[in-house]
Amino acid sequence: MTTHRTYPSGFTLIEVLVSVSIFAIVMLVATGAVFTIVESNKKTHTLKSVMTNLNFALESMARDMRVGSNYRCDGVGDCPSGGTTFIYKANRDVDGDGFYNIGDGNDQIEYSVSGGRLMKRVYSNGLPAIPITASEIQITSMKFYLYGSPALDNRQPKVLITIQGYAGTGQTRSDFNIQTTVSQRSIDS
Ligand SMILES: [Ca+2]
Ligand SMILES: [Ca+2]
Repeated sequence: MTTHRTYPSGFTLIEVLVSVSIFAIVMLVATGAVFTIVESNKKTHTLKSVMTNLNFALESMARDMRVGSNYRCDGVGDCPSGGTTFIYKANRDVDGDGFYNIGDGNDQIEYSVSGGRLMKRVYSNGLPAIPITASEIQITSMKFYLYGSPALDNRQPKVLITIQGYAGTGQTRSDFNIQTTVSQRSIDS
């Protein structure tokens, strides 16, 4: 003899609706979180490559300055209170005319900031200054503090460079404050 017992089976419409709603909400939140992570990852990546660009520009500037000579700040000599342009004589034919003479006014390089970008200008190839940092980087201040540039002052020319600025906007904005010191390698006095 068999007995039929009744078990509650299946789901009521309300249960199904509630489950589906909860599932939908959870999925929505999870998807949103994934998108946020992907987006911020993308921004972090962009910021990283931008900062790599800045570091590369500063590194190459410092490396070339070090082997140069005749350092001048704002067109004159020392500027202990900070100048905005820096000129030096490169150690080779940088203007591409096939000549190099340590004593003439050619083959000089000038660095300054314009429109938030680090600009490099080569004398005297007649070409305008070119930006060497990415447009995503905004340099708000760049100062050169030069000491020891006069001959026979028993000090090697030495320049402290300070750079402030930022990259990115809003929540991804990242500020930087960089300092670097360059000493002229060849003995001046
Ligand atoms: Ca030259
Ligand atoms: Ca000196």
